[in-house]
Amino acid sequence: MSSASVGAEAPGLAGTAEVRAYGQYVNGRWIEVPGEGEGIVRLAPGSGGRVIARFAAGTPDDVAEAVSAARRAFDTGPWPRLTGIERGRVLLRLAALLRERAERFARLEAEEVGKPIRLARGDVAATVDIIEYAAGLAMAAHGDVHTNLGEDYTAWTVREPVGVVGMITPWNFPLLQVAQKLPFALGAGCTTVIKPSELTSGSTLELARLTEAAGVPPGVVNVVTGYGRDAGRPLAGSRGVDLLSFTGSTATGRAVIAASGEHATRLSLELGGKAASVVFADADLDDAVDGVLFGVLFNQGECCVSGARLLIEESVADAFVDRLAERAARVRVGAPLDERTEVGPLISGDHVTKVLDYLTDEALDGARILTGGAVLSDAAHGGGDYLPPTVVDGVGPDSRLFREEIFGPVLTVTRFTGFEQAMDLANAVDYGLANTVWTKDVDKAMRAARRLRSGRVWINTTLDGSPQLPAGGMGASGYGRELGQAGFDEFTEVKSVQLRTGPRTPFFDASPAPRPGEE
Ligand code: TXE
Repeated sequence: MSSASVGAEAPGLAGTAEVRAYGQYVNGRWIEVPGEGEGIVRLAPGSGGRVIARFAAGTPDDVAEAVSAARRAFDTGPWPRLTGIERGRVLLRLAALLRERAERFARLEAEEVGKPIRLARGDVAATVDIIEYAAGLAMAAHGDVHTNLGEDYTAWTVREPVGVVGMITPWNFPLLQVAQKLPFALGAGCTTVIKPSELTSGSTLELARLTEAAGVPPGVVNVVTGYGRDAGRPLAGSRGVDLLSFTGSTATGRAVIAASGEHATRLSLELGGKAASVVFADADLDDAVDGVLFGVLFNQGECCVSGARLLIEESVADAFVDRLAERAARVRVGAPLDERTEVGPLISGDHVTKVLDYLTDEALDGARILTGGAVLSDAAHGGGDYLPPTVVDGVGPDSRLFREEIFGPVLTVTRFTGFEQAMDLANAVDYGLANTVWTKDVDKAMRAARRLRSGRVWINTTLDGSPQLPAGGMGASGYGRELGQAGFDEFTEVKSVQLRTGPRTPFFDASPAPRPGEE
């Protein structure tokens, strides 16, 4: 079995029988590339156990070394001291390098995550857009001047880079998730230590290699791979980290909050979700069938903003759900690198077990599976990782299926009558990341946009987005925003400076103080 070090530009590196072996990227050097039988071994989802990559199993010492490199690069290095134009230019070079290698990144991402190659190409294209947008923000960043504080005062506010940023990312969109953080942090002048998911570290490491080629100085981008407890936990608890930006499950988010408490580290958290797709009877129902399915099946439902709960107006429910289930059964479930695949395998055997646990008779508690519900076992879908689109009807708001993040291609169906009940049901979960509304009534759409408690609302479209639009959560979905101006501002500290001109108005009485006994 051959092995390739990170950055090797061998054609067809991804999607071949080759095993990619990656070390850590610390202070501009590649270290600890694991040999055969060492490190974290990644098996391709849906492949029946084919090894595709080995990642270094980082330790708390690796994290400490990476954090000190980032600290030095921030405190004394050139990066935070460059002009915004200069940093923006480096980001534009990074975007160009990624665009040149788009297909390679897409294949790598499809292979490691199990996502359909068509979607992986979309992720890479979106990443290029985001990096270019962040370059623009870096170039345009500026402070404000206050000139109406009184004649003798001038004051200004500046946005300074927050410092060393720790980033912990999950496995569902490895490239996009780091793209929602890294270019903004770099644009603001921060230095970084990234801990990608142990399942899907490849694209982050290869992006780090591109940052080097784009001109980012050593120590500004560091990547430590490894498990959450050995590499993520120490990063969250590190004294040298000024801001920890985390995307992952709410449970792990709570662990990160606890770890970061030690040094009162600032946090930005994008956690789980349980988005609703609310379909009113007056919607374009053809659009809604396609949109609702897309909303839940995109990336096999392994998506924090996945529209996992269908709320359907009673008067059209039966016909709509029939159509939906029939269409879901025809979705093409297949291998990630097959161009026709619409839904790929789930990320791992452990995750399949977790998703199936929601489909037992006990968990269903009387709800009915209309289509799907069991892993495929035919010759084309080996390895037990393929769960077909699954529609579960008659799910009540107290059910675990309604309230918990399943993170698979599983759609629950709940009926409602009237606008108020629809909104109450949509808001009846702890999460608040996103929701979607399907209606042709503009008044209803606007009222829903106000009523829904989530960081994002889509109307007659779903899982859309643009680099300009901030994303983030409310409630158990976390806090802080990514993307947009707000996403850039996350990586800055606001400082206000106040200057007085002219003589000071004395605070203390100017007349000589009386001596003791003179009063
Ligand atoms: O997430 P984790 P996992 C949800 C989804 C999924 C579940 C578990 O429901 O089934 O999370 O997925 C690192 N201190 N989402 O296990 O554990 C870990 O190594 C610091 C929602 O992947 O949250 C990885 O890099 N870090 C989500 C990252 O945290 C720790 C996307 C995320 O892992 C750590 C993915 C610790 N104690 C899964 N433990 C979304 N909302 O986008 C682990 N990590």
